[in-house]
Amino acid sequence: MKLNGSQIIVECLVEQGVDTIFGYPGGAVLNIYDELYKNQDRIRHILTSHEQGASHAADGYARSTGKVGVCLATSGPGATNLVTGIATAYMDSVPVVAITGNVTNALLGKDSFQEVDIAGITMPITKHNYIVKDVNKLADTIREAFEIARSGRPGPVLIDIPKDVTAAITEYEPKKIDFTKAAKQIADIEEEKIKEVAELIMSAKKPFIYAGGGIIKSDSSKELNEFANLLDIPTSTSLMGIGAFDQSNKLSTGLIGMHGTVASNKCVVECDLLIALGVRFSDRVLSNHKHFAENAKIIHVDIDQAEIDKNIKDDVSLVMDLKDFFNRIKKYLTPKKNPIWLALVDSWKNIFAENQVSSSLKPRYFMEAIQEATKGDCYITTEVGQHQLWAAQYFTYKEPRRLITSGGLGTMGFGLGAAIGTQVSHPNSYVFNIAGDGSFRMNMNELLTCSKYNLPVCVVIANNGVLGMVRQWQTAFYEKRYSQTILDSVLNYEYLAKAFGVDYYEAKTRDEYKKAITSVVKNRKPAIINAIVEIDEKVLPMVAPGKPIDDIMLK
Ligand SMILES: Cc1ncc(C[n+]2csc(CCOP(=O)(O)OP(=O)(O)O)c2C)c(N)n1
Repeated sequence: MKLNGSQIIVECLVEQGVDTIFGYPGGAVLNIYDELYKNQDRIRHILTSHEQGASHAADGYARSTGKVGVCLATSGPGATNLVTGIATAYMDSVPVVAITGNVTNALLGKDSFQEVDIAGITMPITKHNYIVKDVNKLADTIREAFEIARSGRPGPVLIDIPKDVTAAITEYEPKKIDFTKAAKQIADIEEEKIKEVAELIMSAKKPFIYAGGGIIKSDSSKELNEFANLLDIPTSTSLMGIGAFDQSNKLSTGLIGMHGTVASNKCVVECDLLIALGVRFSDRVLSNHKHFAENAKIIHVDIDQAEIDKNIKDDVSLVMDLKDFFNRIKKYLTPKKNPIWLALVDSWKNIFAENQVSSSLKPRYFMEAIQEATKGDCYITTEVGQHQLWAAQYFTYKEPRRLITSGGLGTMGFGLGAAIGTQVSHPNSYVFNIAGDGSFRMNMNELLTCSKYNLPVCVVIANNGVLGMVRQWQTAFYEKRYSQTILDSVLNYEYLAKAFGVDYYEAKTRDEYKKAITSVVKNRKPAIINAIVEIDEKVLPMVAPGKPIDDIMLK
């Protein structure tokens, strides 16, 4: 059948199972928007306040569902506004397809109005990108882009489409997409190698698991839990891996790294075998790579060859899909108990660092109250700063894809867009975006998106009046010279909530906070809770950058 470029784009999105896209219109994408108008019953378009919000929403959609998230923007500033979102998705291996319009083929390269080389700009922050100059190549390019985004180690792909291509007509043939194909890239690993790894694991006296986002990406969280339970292995996760292992399991040691638990970081030093699964040994975990797991053999399993020996040298590595790994190693494993090792690990769990500044409303309570009011059945997104780590530390995550946070790029302004993407893909759920007052003002314009679509999203602002995380470093390492980190602004959150059409709550005490949370959960409306926190609350424990991982600051 003969279709124009815009019709092909819509058909290809439907082929890929896309039900929702996030975007913002403009001149170069007028044809596409016209087609979306005619196809509202097939694809839902969420209009954000800013293209950055759309890119984070596509990311949140992808992280919380495991499907590819899609965002759409016009040429020039529309496209450049997506850049932070694309880089955020790239650093955390999130499958996103970003579609941008560009000026017509005839105007390309002439500094035309709203022309920008977005393919050039996003080259280092995409898994792949395209400029589609010929309508005959459009359908296959879109199909390939989705395949690349979701296969292997997932990541963002950008498709830039000149305006004339969106109007040009060609023959289009529908295609049925086999979604299982991408996941089924079976690695060519010899059985002997799997057996060798199994023997190493079975013979370890003090094994320890460090699990990362790769477990969630490969949907092998169930297998990880079975593996650790069978062999009685204490298990930590990176920030990106939170939820990969049930934190209510007694084998869970929680977060590892700079703000990891004492137990996780002590395990790294004391274990004789570190089993690293779907991780990249980020500097936020390693701190000092020379002193990381010095006494242990390291097994590293990851889908991406580029991660092997990049940040740390392993003893044995397997480049393969994690689900495939668990399925293949299973037959060489027998149940095991490690009572002496686990007793030691448990003793470290009791070394407990409570935030030391007295306040009636503690960060710990932010999360505990949400857990209680929702019985854990909600989604948490975060901005970046102290509140992000409190959200990671003080909620018991039992399953994957419940915490949506920017780990690699650490993008302030990520959380509200991500909350929108998460909420629309889980319409029956409530989403809490845990924010700092600094991060909140970066992209608070997206509150308007929440009220426009009446999304049950609540922004909990941990309002300490400062850029808390930076201030914490200034306190610890810069003799309290608080350069540009005090926010002391006149912002009136109540008026702001009113202007954006969302509910407003203020909480200075635990009681007020609890009431606010109970009420937002009951009302299921977009809301802000302005929760006042002590200015010098800290994120603890902390390992100072470059220090050995067991050199832990507790106050
Ligand atoms: C876009 C962006 N700009 C700057 C930073 C650097 N940064 C990291 S944490 C932080 C402070 C965050 O302050 P706030 O949102 O108030 O959260 P708090 O730490 O107080 O909880 C800053 C400025 C960043 N991560 N992202």
